[in-house]
Amino acid sequence: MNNIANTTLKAGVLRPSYPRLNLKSRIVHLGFGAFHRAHQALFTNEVLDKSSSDWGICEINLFGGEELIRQLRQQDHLYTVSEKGATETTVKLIASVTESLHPSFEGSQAVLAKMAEPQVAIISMTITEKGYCVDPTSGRLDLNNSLIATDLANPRQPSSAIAYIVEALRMRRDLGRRAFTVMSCDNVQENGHVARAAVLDFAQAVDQELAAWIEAEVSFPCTMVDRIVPAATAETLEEISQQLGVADPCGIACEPFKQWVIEDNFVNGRPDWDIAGAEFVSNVVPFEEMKLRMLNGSHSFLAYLGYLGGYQHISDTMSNESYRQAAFDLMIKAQAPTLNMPEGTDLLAYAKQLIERFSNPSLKHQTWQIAMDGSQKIPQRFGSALRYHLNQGSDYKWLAMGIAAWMKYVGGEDENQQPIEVRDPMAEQLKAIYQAHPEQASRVKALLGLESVFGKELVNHHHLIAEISKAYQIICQTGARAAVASL
Ligand code: NAI
Ligand code: CS2
Repeated sequence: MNNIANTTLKAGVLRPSYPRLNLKSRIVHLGFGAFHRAHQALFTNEVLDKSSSDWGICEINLFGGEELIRQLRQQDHLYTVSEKGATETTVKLIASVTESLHPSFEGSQAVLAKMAEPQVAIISMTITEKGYCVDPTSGRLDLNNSLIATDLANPRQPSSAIAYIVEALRMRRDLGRRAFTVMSCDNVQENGHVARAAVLDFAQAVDQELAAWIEAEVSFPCTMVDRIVPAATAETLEEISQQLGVADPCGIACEPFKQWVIEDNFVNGRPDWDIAGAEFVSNVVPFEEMKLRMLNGSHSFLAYLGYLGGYQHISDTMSNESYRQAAFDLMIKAQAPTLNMPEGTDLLAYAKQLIERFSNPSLKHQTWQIAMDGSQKIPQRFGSALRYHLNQGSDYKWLAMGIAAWMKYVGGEDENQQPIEVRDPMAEQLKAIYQAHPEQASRVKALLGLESVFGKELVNHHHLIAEISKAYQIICQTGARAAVASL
C-alpha cells in the first residue's frame, strides 16, 4: 500500500536533507502523543537538518497508542507535521524517529532493555500530568496511586513511567553503564523537580543505595514547552492527506508558534536544540510559571466557560468579545502580577500574542480536550496565583470564575441538561461529591476541600468560599456566557 515512505510527496512538502542511516536512538521518548510529534521530534529533526548530529529518537507508548505505533512502523517511522497559521500552512516531513517499542507488542523487558542500552543518553517524556503519579499539591510521589502500589510490589515488572525509569537506571548501574538524563516535557510546574521527586521517592521505597546512585548520577532538567497541538481529527488527517498526496495516519496539525526553554543540565550529552530555536538557560522556573499561569490558566478558563457556553473550540470563544476580554484580563490582572520574570520580559506583549494564537481559526482545539484532567491542571494553573491574591488582598474574580466553571463542569451536565463526558483521574470522586452535596454552598465547599487539588488551607478561607460560591451561582443562574460578560 502507498504511504509516505514509498510515494513521491507533493511539491512544497519540506523534506529532511540528512542521511537517516547515521542516526542512533540516543533519546528514548515516553509518550508518542500529539504534542511530542509536533515539538521535541520536530526540533530534533531541524537540528539534524542543520548540523551533522546523530541524535535519533526511539518512541515508546506505555499506555494506549498501539495503533499509532503500528502505523508509524508501516511508514518507516516517518510522519508529517502541518503547521497551520491563520492564512498559510507549512507541511514538514519528520525523520528524526529511528524506531519504536510498545510493551503490548514487545513486552516490558524489551522496553527496559532499550532504555538501558549504552548509547541512550536522554529519557524524555510527555506522559500527561497524571503520568507522574504525584500528589499535585505536595509534589511527592503518591504511594497510594494504584499503578505505583502495583509497581512497588513488583519493581522489576514496571507499568508506570516512574517505575520504568527507576528499573532502567538499576539495570544501567548494575551493568556499569552511565546514567541518562530524565527530561520532562509536560505542563507540570517545575517539571524536572517533580520528575526527580517521583523517581527518587520510588527508588527510596525499593532500594536506598539505588536512590543514592540516582541522586548522584542522574539530572532532571526543567523545561518550558509551548506549542498548541490539538488532538488529530478525521478532518485534520484528511487535510494532511490532501497536502501530501497520500494518507499519513501519524500526521499531526499544530500552530506555527513553538517555544522551548530548557535548563542546561544534562549528564550524558544532548542535541544542540538551540540550532532549532530552543533556549538553554540556567533557571527555567520563571518561564514555566509564566506559561502555565498565563497560557494554560486562560486556556482552562476558556475551556470550562467555553464548553458550558456552547463553544466547541478555543477559537470560537475568541469570537465572543467578553470571553476575549476576560481571558486577557485574567492574564494581565490575575496572573501577570504574580510572576517574577527576568528583566526585559514583556508580559503585555506575551498576553496579546496569546490572544492572537488562541484566535487562529485554522486550529480546531476543542474546549473539551483542554477541560480534561482538570484535577491535575488546576493546582498549577490557578492555585499559586490564588494564594498570591489572598495574601495581597487583591482582586482574583477571574480565577474564582474559572474554578467555579470547573466545579460546574465536573457535575457532568451542561446548560441544556445534556451529559458531559468528564475525563479525569478523579472523576468518580468528583461525581460522589456532587451526589452527596445537592446544595450549592456545601458542594462548593466540599470541592474546595479536595486536598490534592487545593491544598489544606483554602477550604477555610471565607472570602474565597464566598467568591467562588457567587461565581458558581451566577453560572448556574444566568449561564456561562452571561457569567463571563458579568466580569
Ligand atoms: P496525547 O493524548 O496525544 O498523548 C498522551 C501521551 O501520554 C500518550 O503517548 C500516552 O501513551 C501517554 N500517557 C497517558 N497516560 C500516561 C500514563 N499514566 N503514564 C505514561 N504515559 C501516559 O496528548 P498530547 O497532546 O501529546 O499531550 C501530552 C502532554 O504534553 C500534555 O499532558 C502536556 O503535559 C504536554 N503538552 C501538550 C501540549 C499540546 O498542545 N498538546 C503542549 C505543551 C505540553
Ligand atoms: C492545554 C495545553 O490541553 C491543555 O491543557 O492547555 O496542552 C496547551 O495547548 C499547551 O500547553 C500549549 O503549549
